[in-house]
Amino acid sequence: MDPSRTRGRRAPFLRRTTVLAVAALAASLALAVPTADGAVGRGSRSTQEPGVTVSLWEWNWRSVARECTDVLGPAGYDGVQVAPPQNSLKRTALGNGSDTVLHPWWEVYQAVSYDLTSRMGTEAQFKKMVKTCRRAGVKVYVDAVINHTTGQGSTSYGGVDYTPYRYDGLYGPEDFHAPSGECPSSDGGIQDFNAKAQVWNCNLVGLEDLRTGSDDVQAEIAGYLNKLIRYGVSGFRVDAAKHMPPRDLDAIYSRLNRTKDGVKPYWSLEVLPGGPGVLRPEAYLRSGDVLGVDGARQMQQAFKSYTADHTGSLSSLEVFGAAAGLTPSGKTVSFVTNHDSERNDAGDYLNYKDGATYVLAHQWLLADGYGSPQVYSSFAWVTKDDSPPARADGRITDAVCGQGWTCVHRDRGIVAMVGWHDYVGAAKRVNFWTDDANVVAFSKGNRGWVALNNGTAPKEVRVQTGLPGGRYCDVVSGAEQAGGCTGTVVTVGSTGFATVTVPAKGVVAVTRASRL
Ligand code: LM2
Ligand code: CA
Repeated sequence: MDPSRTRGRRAPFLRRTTVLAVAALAASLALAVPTADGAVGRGSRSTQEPGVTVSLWEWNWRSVARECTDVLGPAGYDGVQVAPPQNSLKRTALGNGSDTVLHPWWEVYQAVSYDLTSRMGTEAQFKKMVKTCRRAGVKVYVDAVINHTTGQGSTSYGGVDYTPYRYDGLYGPEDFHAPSGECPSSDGGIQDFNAKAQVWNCNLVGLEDLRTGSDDVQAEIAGYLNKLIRYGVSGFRVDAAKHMPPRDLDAIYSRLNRTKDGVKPYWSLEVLPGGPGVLRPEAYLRSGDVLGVDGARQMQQAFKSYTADHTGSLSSLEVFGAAAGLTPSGKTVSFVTNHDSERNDAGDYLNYKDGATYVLAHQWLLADGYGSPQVYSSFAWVTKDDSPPARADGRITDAVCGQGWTCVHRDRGIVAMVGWHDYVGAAKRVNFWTDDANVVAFSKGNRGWVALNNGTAPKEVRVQTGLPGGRYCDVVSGAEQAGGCTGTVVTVGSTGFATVTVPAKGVVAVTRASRL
């Protein structure tokens, strides 16, 4: 099936259309659209559904723009998330012995000003990228570093110099939580991750902690985010959201304008699991959606730690999502990994080094449909601090697939499942079947059927597909061409059953529309 065939069908979400229509109506009647609709932040469903996105983390703006036009739009990705675009720390010298990377990836998480000159490009390039992506039908989401500024250095990519707690024309000491004042730890850092006053007001890994409760700071942050919205950005991944109280996040959100689509921006909060109730992701659900970190961990267990009692096998994902203790599907950005978890020392998450298993996990997430799935695609690394491919001065070079950039989002099998996910929409998962080990199969309502095999040998299954009898073209192995199919043909009998061989580490997926 040509992925372009699924485009235009991607509006099973009546609500989004309704919101747009209402916004358009309000605009046409020249009503003042309130920018501060209530103190409480809104989750995505009442504002904007991100659909399937890809995180092209630390891709430079020129490359993101090109990718939107050439790949993401045609493949049916609804959005792209990009790395923090604000001006950041630029290191000038190595530290002690173990410090061997002059421009580690994490420079961009140290905000110096809200100008948009960064390792990824200039403000003009950023603007152009957003415009290009929107024109390709791909919305842009920005990683927003708003909890803190820097914790080291004095020079930046934007050319602005700074000293501790002084950022000319932006912030001075009064704009930060006073170490040993509002921050009740002895050294100004977070010593106890279970103590909310420390988690919210102290310096996370030495990063100067903004007084996000203050009117001035909120105005600066909202000014930054509103600039991005003006450029066409659709929403934000809020970095270190756990380190800000929900009321501060709500106050900032209430100052945000509507996007070019006439809705409030999508707002997904990075709130790592763990800690007491007030610090858990669940405590932030009233303020926005959250990142599905626990789900990523469960996927790693299911895909990688095959155990004899099958608790760590693909079959264990029969119970996933809210039933498995995760945050509600409609409030979660789901993913296999992200830039932090892929570097996890304990190996608790999959990453690109897992090869076919990594690809398969993405396909499973797209098939299951939990949350708003986000594919993660970035650069290959050896040591944790490695810079993305860059010039000596730290500026990131154009992404070339296979030359330092993994480009997993281009994988044929993943792209096919982006289309499949789009086509089956919100239909319920039914007809779940498993061999109780590493093969699962299920239908999504009567829209589509899929089987996944995490084993190392092909497996023949005989299962109920929930589809009318007929011959269907597998969208993963082949495309439908002039009534024929270049890949596997799935023959469904009159009772809905089919006998199918699922390749090792592979997927077979069909939809009503792929019927020959
Ligand atoms: C995040 N989410 O809450 C990001 O996803 C994560 O990648 C960021 O940490 C963190 N919060 C702050 O935005 C990364 C990286 C850290 C790095 C910081 C700041 O994982 O290692 O800290 O960015 O660049 C680095 C040094 C650290 C040092 C700190 C301040 O690794 O040793 O702390 O800078 O100078 C003394
Ligand atoms: Ca804070």
